[in-house]
Amino acid sequence: MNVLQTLITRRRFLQATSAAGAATAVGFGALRGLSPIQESRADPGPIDGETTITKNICHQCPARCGINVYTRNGKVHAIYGDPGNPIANGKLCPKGHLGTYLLYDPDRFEGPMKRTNPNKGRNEDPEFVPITWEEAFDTVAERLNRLRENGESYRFAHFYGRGWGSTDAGMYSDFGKLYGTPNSAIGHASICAEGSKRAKRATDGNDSYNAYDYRNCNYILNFGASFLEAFRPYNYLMQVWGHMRTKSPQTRITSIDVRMNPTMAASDRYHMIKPGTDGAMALAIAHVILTEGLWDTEFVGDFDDGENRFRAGETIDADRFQERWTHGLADWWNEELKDRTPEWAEEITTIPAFHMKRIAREFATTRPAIALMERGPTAHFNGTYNGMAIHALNALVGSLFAEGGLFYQMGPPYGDLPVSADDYMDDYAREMEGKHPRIDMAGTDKWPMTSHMMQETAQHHLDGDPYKLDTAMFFVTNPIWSAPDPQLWEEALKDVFIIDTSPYPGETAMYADIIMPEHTYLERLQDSPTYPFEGWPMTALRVPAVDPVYDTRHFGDMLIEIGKRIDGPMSEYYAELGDVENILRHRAAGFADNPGDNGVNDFESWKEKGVWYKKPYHWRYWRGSFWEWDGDDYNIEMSESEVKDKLMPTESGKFEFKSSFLEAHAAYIQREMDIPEERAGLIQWVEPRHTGEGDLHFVTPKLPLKAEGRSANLPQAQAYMQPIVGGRGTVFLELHPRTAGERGISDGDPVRISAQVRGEQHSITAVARLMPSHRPDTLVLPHEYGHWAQGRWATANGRHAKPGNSGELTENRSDPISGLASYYTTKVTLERA
Ligand SMILES: Nc1nc2c(c(=O)[nH]1)N[C@H]1C(S)=C(S)[C@@H](COP(=O)(O)OP(=O)(O)OC[C@H]3O[C@@H](n4cnc5c(=O)[nH]c(N)nc54)[C@H](O)[C@@H]3O)O[C@H]1N2
Ligand SMILES: Nc1nc2c(c(=O)[nH]1)N[C@H]1C(S)=C(S)[C@@H](COP(=O)(O)OP(=O)(O)OC[C@H]3O[C@@H](n4cnc5c(=O)[nH]c(N)nc54)[C@H](O)[C@@H]3O)O[C@H]1N2
Ligand code: SF4
Ligand SMILES: [Mo]
Repeated sequence: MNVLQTLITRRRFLQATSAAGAATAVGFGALRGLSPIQESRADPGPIDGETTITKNICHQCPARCGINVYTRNGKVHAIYGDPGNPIANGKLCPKGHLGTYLLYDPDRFEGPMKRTNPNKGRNEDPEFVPITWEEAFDTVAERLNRLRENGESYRFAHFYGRGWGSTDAGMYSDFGKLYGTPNSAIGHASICAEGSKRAKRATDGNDSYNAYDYRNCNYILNFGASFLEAFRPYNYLMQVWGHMRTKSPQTRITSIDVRMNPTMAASDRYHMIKPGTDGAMALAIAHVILTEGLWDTEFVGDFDDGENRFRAGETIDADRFQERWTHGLADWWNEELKDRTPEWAEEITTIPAFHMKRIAREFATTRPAIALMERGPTAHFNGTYNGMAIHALNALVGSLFAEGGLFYQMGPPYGDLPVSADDYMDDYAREMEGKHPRIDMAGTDKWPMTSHMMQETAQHHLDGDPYKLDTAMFFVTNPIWSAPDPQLWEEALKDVFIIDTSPYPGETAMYADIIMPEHTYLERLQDSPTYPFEGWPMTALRVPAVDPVYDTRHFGDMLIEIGKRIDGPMSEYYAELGDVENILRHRAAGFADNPGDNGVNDFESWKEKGVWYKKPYHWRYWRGSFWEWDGDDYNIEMSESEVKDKLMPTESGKFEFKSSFLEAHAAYIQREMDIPEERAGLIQWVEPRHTGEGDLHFVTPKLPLKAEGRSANLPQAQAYMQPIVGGRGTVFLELHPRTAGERGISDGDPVRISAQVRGEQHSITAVARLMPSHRPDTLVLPHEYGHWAQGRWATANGRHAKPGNSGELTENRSDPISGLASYYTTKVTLERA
C-alpha cells in the first residue's frame, strides 16, 4: 500500500465509525480524524494540590524498572526512577518517563465492546458497540462452556506477550488445566529470544537468560546483544556501562554485530561480522584458547601431565585429559574444534584471523571475562549452535557462577495460593490432559525442544492441522503485526472468535469480536519477579497510581470472572481465589519469614516500598570448587551432586561441550538440520539457511526509543526513534553508500525492499539513509514501523514514505532447536522506488 491508499483506507474507516453513531464510537477518539497533539488528556502545566508518590514498574520493556509515579488531584504528572529499586537505581531510560502518555493516550478504549461487523480485514471497520462487563464475561463464558459441552475445549487458546507474574501469565496454566485446553497459554517467547535460553539449556542445563556480575567483570565479549540500545535490563545496563568503563581496571569490551550501533561505537574493539556466522567466530576463539593453553584448568581440567597437546588438526588421546566441571571436551576437540582455526573462520565470518586470535588472547587473559549474546547470533536457522559456541567460551575461562561472571536468577519466596487447582479438576478436565497437542505443536515431535511456537499458529489454523481454533484471547501480544509473515495472521484470524484485552486499538483489536480493555499499567495492581539481573531474588509491585480513567479491568480479574462462569468445579476455584489483590496478599505472606533487605515483610510494606529483594546470591564458583552461602560467607563446599541439582542440571551435572539434551533428540536434529545423529550433541558450526532469495542481508534491530509494539502511538518516542541517522518523522533504511550507488540510489531517495515470502514477491518501502559505517552487504531497517492500527500517530504521522513493516519480508522459518523465528536471516533485493 502507498501513502495515499493508507489515507483513503483511514478515511473510510472513520466514516464507517461515525456512521455507526456517536454512542458507538467509545474509545475511538483516534479515528475521528488527525488531531493535534494538544488533544492528549495529559494535564497541562502546574497543578495545585498535594503530590502523592506510588510505586510501580515500567511497562515499556522487560527490564521492569521500579518507578515513582507522581500524582496530583488524581492525575499522573510525572514518572521517575525509584531510588529504592535496585534495577532502576533512581534513573530511567528515555521510555520510562513516557508512561503518562500511555495512561492518557487519547486513543484508548473506554470500556468493553462487541463487534457488529462480521467481516474482518485491514479495511473493515469492526463497528464496535459498547456493552457491559457482565455481557462481555457472559458472552465469553457461554462460548467456552459450549466448547466444553462438545468436547472441544482444546480449541480455545490464550496468547500472551509481556506477562509479568502471579496475576497474569502466572494464572494461565491453572486456567488451562481446569478448563481443559493445552493452549493456555501460547507465549511469544519464540518470536522473542528463545535462542540464548536454549543454548544454555543445551550446555549447562538452565533454560534461562543469565544474570551477570558486570560490576566485577574485566572483559566483555558481546555477540549481537544491543547493550546500549535494547539488551536487558536496558536502563541498568547503561548505568553499569558507566561503572565498567570508569572503574579500575576498566572493563574492556569487544562487540560483534552486523551493523554500526551505539554499543559498537562505544566499545574498545568492534567487528562487523557476516550475519549468521557468529558460531564460526566463537569456535575459532575456543580453538585458540585451547591451542595456546589459555583455558581455566581449575574449571575445565587438564592433561594428566600438564602438557598442552591441543594442536590444530591433531586429535588428542581422550584418556589423557581429565575434565573437572565440564563434559565432552576431548570429543569436541577431536570431532569439531581441531579444524576450527581462525583462518578457517575468516572465510566464513569475513573477520581477519589475526583479530580473532587477539580477541581470544584478550578474552582468556583479562579475567573475569563474560561472553554474552542475544538475538543477533540466535535469530537464525543455526541459532542454538551459534549460542552454544559462544556460551562455551564462558566455561573455558571459568566464568560460570564466578565473581565477575554469570549466574542464573533466583526466584522470590512467594507464599502459596489459597487454593490448589488440582483439587478442582473435574473428570472432563482430567480426560483432556495430554489428549490434544497444542495448536502451535510446541513440545510435540514437530518441535520437540520448544515450549512455545506462537508463529506457527496462523498456518496451523488455516490448514486445520492439528485442528482449527475456535476462540482466542490475547494479552499484550499482537502477532498480527509482530510475527514473521504477519499477513498470514490477517488471513488466519478472520474466522477465529477473538477477545483482545489491550487498552489500545492495535491490529489484534481490529480483529476482535469482544474488546475487554485492561487497565494500563499505572492503574493496576500487579507483581513482577525480576528479569535476570544480579542473581539474588527480587520482586516488584505495581500499585495503582490513579483510579481507572475508563471502564477497564485488571486482566487477572477478567480471568477470574470468566472462570467463575465456567460450569463445574472450576467456578468454585475462581470464587475461592477471589481477586488479584487476594492472590498478591497470599504471595506476600512468604515474605514474613524472609524479610527483604529493605524491610519489606508483608503486602502493605511491599506496596509502600514497591520491591522486595534479598542479597546475596547464594552460590559461587571459586578456584575449582562450588560454594554455598551460610549466612556469613560462601563457606559450604558443594558436592558434585549438589552442583548438579542446584546449578548445572545437565545429565552429567557438568557443562557439556557434547550436549546430552541434543543427543536425546539426535534423530530429529538429523532430519531437520542434516547433522549426522552421532554428531548432534557437539557444539559445532552449522551453515545458516537464509530466506527471502535476495542478494542483501536484512536486519531489523530495536532502537532505544522502541517499546516493543507499545511505542507506535507515542509521538514523543516516534520523534526520536532513529536519532543517529536523524529520524524525526521519517523511516530510514540505513545502507552503505556503495550498495546505494550500485543501484542508483541517493541519500533521501524512496526505496523498495523486496523478498520472497511463501514463494511470492513481497515489498515494502522506506527512505534511504547512507551510512558508510555499515556492512555493504547488509541493510538495516529498525523494527517499529508499518502499523495499520494502534492509534492516530501509529498509522498516520506525516512520514513522507509509507513505512513498511519489516516482518512482511520475513519468511516464517525457525531454528529447529530453540524454535526462535529467524528474523535476522532474510535476504532481500533493493531498488529505487
Ligand atoms: N529499547 C528497547 N529495548 C528492548 C526492547 C525494545 O522494544 N526496545 N525489547 C526487549 C526485548 S523483547 C528483547 S527480546 C531484547 C532484545 O535485545 P537484543 O537481542 O540485544 O536486540 P535486537 O535489536 O533484537 O538484536 C541485537 C543486535 O543483533 C544484531 N544482529 C543481527 N544479526 C546478527 C548476526 O548474525 N550476528 C550478530 N553478531 N549480530 C546480529 C542487530 O544488528 C542488533 O544490533 O531487547 C529488549 N529491550
Ligand atoms: N521484524 C521483526 N519483528 C519482531 C522483532 C524484530 O526484531 N524484528 N522483535 C520481536 C520481539 S523480540 C518481540 S518480544 C515481539 C514483540 O511483539 P508482541 O508479542 O506482539 O508484543 P508487543 O508488541 O509488546 O504487544 C503489543 C500489544 O500489546 C498491547 N498492549 C499494550 N499495553 C498493554 C497492556 O497494558 N495490557 C494489555 N492487555 N495489552 C497491552 C498493544 O496494544 C498491542 O496490541 O516482536 C517480535 N517481532
Ligand atoms: S529500561 Fe525498560 S523498564 Fe526501564 S525505564 Fe526503560 S523502558 Fe522502562
Ligand atoms: Mo523480545
